[in-house]
Amino acid sequence: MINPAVIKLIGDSRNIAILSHIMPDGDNIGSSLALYNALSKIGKNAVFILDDDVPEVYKFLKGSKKIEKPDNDHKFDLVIVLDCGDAGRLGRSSRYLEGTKVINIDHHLSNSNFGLYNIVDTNAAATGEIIYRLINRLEIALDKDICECIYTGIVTDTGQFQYSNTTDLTHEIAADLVRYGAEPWKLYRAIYQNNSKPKMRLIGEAINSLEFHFQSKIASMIIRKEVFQLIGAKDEDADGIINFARDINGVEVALLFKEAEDGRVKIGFRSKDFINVSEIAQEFGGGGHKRAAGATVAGAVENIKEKVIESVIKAFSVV
Ligand SMILES: [Mn+2]
Repeated sequence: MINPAVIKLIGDSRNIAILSHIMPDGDNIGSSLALYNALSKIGKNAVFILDDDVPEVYKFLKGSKKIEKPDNDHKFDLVIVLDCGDAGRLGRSSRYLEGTKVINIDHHLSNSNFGLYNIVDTNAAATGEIIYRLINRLEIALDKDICECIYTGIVTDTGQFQYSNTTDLTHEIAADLVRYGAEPWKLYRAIYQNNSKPKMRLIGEAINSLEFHFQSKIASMIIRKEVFQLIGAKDEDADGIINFARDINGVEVALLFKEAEDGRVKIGFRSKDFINVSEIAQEFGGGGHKRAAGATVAGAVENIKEKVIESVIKAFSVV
């Protein structure tokens, strides 16, 4: 699965940039920090560059304070992009792709294979799983810090091991991470028992906005810009809220429409059993996985919502 040329290229490189997508989540932060910690450990001059703020909840991970913003013109021997379906999701970090070798490591179905080497394993539950294999192939010893980062990526991208992407291998890798120092209870405590008050208010507002469509097989929620301001919530506080719509009896597709500061609308897509929401998200310029995807669209939220629901209903008719 991992091309030997990739192992050689990493071995031969000294200045290595690790890049990942904006609107960060547990998997891209966790897998990037795992690789950053591992490469630093073997003496590489590694830097994790991210064009976004690290969500509060992941700041306990080792290396999170060393993350840099894409503010300088450094040249790197090698750029490794993690958990990122296309270069457009890198924000300003995409500037570092020019004129250097790029390794693209990801598990998104919609990945555009933009690297010189592309390690895209859509069967991997998380990019963290691929990074676990890569670190082993590089013969870098797992330690507590690395294991905590990878475990965080896996636990968040699998919805705490509940989604269909969870395999026997996922559990085997998790077992190994525990063996080498990750303490699940501490990680769950840090990630899931740490909600901010504004986040809880935001959940209330989102649930209040719930609407059902197409014989209640589709559930949608809207969070308006003013609500964020009123509550004092940050963008990251909306993470996971869409699951409340998905987890309703009879609902196959959940949609969350979030008005962003820049006037655009961020659409979250989730499905439960059979609708491929990655395909629907791609119609709107986004992408993702079969059961979880996203897109960002310009326009009025009411119009966008109507079009998206139309597309989802169409998807029901072809399955
Ligand atoms: Mn991921």
